Amino acid sequence: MYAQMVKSTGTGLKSADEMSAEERAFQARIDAGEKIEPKDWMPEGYRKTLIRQIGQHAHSEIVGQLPEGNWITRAPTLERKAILLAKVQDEAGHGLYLYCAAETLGVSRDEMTEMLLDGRMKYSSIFNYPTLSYADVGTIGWLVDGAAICNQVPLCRTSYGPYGRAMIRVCKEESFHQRQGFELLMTMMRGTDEQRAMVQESVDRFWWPALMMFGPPDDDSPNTAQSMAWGIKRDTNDDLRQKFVDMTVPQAEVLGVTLPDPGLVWNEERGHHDFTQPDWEEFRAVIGGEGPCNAQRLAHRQRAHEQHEQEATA
Ligand code: BYC
Repeated sequence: MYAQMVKSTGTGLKSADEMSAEERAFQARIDAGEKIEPKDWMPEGYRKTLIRQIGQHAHSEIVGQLPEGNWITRAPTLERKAILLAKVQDEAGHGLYLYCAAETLGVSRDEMTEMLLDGRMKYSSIFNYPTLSYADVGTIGWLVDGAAICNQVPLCRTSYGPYGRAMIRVCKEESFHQRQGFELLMTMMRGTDEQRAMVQESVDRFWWPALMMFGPPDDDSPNTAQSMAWGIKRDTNDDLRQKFVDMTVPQAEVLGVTLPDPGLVWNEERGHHDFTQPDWEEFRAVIGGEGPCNAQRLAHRQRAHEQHEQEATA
């Protein structure tokens, strides 16, 4: 039901024999590590895949302001309020760079917004979960921005020039966001028993949705093979999820929180942590519109859009 207009791949890779001469030449440029620029020839599927991914990414940055924005008026100190305001403003900026990158592919920001509002485009599943305590601001910085960094640093090397260049600045800012989240949680962990309990409760709620951010398992990911062949994605969903788990475990130890997975153990042979998969049924429900905050997030986005339209015509 989603993203029909921007449906791109998922139909299997073409062999060199099945490609047109133009497609073969394009693939050769990708394989040689060349960047593709807006005026270059590109297969329609490549263009659509980028519009789908960059558009979804831009929408995620914009909608992603809402869970944390919920706490701006209730930040515990002036300093925390200033930090949170700056972070949320950064997310708005990321959305704008990404809409600009997508616009170079011949789709306008207005069209992408329409597609978000009528359900043809998505935003990240993670933003359909509520922020119930101030500790969630720290946990989003630590785990959600941490997952975003794992996913987005390789995208600085994506084959489409405008997307890769936008990602360089986004990643620098996301690194700052991740550190501020960790610092906030560390401050709370050095506080009272009640504050430590708030942090643990928050981490318990966000751990599984953070793992889902990387997308479905590779065997169940219709877009990965083609996106990797085109150099749009540089790593598979499962590889990035594993990287995130391996990166996060030592940080959790420093913080003194427990990650809520009894199956999380170091596997000497693999040189990685084993871990339990999140509930993929829940993931499908959330991206299908059934998450705890889907309706609220889209209603908010719709209101902001209508308000903007009214102001523009006033
Ligand atoms: N949520 O074939 P797959 C941030 C969809 S914002 C929702 O693996 P693909 C931040 C997928 O779209 C971070 N949908 O797809 C902001 C596809 O459906 P369609 C946002 C998901 O594209 C504010 C279907 O499932 N980051 O950090 O190859 C505050 C099958 O999946 C999700 C990005 O957008 C999901 N989690 O790989 C704080 C990164 N996962 O479209 C922080 C850029 C999958 O065919 N995007 N789906 O109908 C990507 O790297 C890739 O698009 C994904 C998915 C890895 C997410």
